[in-house]
Amino acid sequence: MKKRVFSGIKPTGDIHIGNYLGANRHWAAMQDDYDNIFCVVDLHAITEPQDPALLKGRIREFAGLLMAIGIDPERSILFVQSHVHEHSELAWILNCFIPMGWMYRMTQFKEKAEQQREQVSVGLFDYPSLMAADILLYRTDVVPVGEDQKQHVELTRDVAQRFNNIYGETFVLPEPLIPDVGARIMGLDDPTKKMSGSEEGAGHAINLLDSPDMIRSKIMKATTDSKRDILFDESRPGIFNLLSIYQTFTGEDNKQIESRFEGKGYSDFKKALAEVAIEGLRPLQERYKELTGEPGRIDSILAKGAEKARPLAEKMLAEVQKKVGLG
Ligand code: AQP
Repeated sequence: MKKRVFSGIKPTGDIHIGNYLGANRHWAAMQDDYDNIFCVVDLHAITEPQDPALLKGRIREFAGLLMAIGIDPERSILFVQSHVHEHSELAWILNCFIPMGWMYRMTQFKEKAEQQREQVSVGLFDYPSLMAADILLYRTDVVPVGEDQKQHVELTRDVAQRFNNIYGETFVLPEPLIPDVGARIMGLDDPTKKMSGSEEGAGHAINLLDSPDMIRSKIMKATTDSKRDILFDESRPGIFNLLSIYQTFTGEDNKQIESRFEGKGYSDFKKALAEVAIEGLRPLQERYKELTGEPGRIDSILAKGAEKARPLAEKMLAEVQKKVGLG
């Protein structure tokens, strides 16, 4: 039996190369080795204010982009979180087993709460419980994520362990799977901050559907430093981040890349990086165009995905409800 993979993406902002290089392309690459479930997590999206029409459009756009990246609905289950109501129900039950202290330690909440201040919702605070439900519903062994989500997967393990200790073996304890390179792509405008879909600056992120000109312009304006050498030096976050992006697109090692750009300046390197990113994204942009050219295709794939996910989720939730004494 293959191990089960589950992972999700939140349909907010645009899918950027941080999502792609840190998570989504690995999902596509590992499809034959695992039994896969991928989810567009729209319930997570509404933890922050959303325009309803935009959100609805993005759910389809994100699903389409995942298919364009290579998620194959014949080999993997691809569905929308809110189409399977068991996610919210299990999240509620898990809420009752997660001590507040664990949640207060979540760094993503602390960072977002600081930005949003009094607007911050209970839903945002509770995000990790819903994510734990997403993962635990499907007896997930492996959760491929970027580094920013590691703490949430650890909380998932902790609550699963706690529940199992009380009620006996119920949940599988999942392991995070974090790539060696690309696990934390930083913003182009500020390489000390994670590249993030909710950052608004025009030069912050390269989005998967950006045109070649947009990609060139964003990379040429990316923040670096006043030095010259093109080296993987972590104390120079700007150039280090750009080199990491180059490396994840090309698969070359540090030495190969450093020697290719020896004696060259930042401008030459940035031009080369822009071309690598444009070529790296071109095939998926073309596939996306084809997919969206067929009206109804994405909706029908998502409906079939939910049909496949639902029985698995129902079975797990029923077991949990019985153990807790509900109903
Ligand atoms: N900068 C990043 N580098 C590497 N991996 C990243 N991921 C996100 N940003 C980076 C990984 O992408 C997957 C899907 O992420 P998500 O959209 O569900 O949630 P997120 O981590 O909250 O992404 P954003 O863009 O930062 O969204 P906002 O700003 O709206 O919160 C995850 O596996 C994540 O690790």
